[in-house]
Amino acid sequence: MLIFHNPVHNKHSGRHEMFRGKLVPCHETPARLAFVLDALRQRGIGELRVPGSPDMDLIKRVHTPRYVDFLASAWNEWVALDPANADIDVLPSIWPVRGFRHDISPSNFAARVGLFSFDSGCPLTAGTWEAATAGAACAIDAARAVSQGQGLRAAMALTRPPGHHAGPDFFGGYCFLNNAALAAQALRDAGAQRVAVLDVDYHHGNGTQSIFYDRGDVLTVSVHGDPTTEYPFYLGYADERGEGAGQDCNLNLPLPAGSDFTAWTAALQHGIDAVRAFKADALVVALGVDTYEGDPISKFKLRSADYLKVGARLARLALPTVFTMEGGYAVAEVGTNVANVLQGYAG
Ligand code: SP5
Ligand code: ZN
Repeated sequence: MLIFHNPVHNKHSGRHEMFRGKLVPCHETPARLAFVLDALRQRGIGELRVPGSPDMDLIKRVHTPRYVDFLASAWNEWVALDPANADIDVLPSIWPVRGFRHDISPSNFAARVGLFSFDSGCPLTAGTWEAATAGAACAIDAARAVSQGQGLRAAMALTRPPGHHAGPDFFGGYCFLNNAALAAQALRDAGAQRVAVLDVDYHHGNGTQSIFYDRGDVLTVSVHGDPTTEYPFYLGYADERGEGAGQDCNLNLPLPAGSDFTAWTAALQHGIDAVRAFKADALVVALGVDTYEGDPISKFKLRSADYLKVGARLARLALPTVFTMEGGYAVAEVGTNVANVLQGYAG
């Protein structure tokens, strides 16, 4: 398996996220990826590769050009407001909810941050753009690698920041560019007629759902904590089935907080069955391991050994597969759990 790892991921390193009125240290840290790389190296899993340059044209088809342009210039605009901002992360503070206009882009910087974001837990930093675009390149290169066939069934985009909460024109949930969606689009462009994205992160993959909601060529499936109680709260319910050409091409499988591996596996298998029924030619697995019992912000009960079985179950689909790295915040165990999925997949 080729592992495209982001060599500049650590340029994205947020200081704080807002939680209950206080700034608390970020859960989504560079150490997470270091642990995964260590675990893969120790076990000899995969061949490590660095990505080429990001395909900006593809990124601007998955995300809106004005959002991508905003991300590219945001840090420089922030520091231009006040040189002292160089030591402070950007956090959103105002959003246009129902009844406000979304068609205009105010010149005020904070107003534009709110236009392009959905929560205050996702700091944008000096290196966010560089890290996120290199991560996008990992996802695109991984998709192109599995598309070239030659027996290569799977590749991974081992990157951070993660991507599955990022929508067509917004960041949030630690995500800026939607790596899973970019991989899915790259698979389509490389000739796959039908692509499925199976999201196993603890949190609903709202960004990926939104990007493909009206498309019939990409099935989006997400197994996640019930949004009635779990982030991102405002999307991820079972009655969201897609619209227009995408009718019945979105499947949400919410489970109550506290669910164990037995309940979770039943939902995963339901999702896998949907991928098979869709007759997907290629698969993207949005791989979050925040389903782990020791995760500090999530409430499922998977154990490390369970991830071997997850990998094995995914492999039974026998599809060209791209894994993208999403959540997982029990930092020291993230490496073990991701390596277990890949080891289980390899069989
Ligand atoms: C990619 C991904 O997994 N994103 C998850 C984003 C979750 N953001 C909200 C987390 C709020 C948890 N805060 C708990 C702080 C306790 N110290
Ligand atoms: Zn998550």
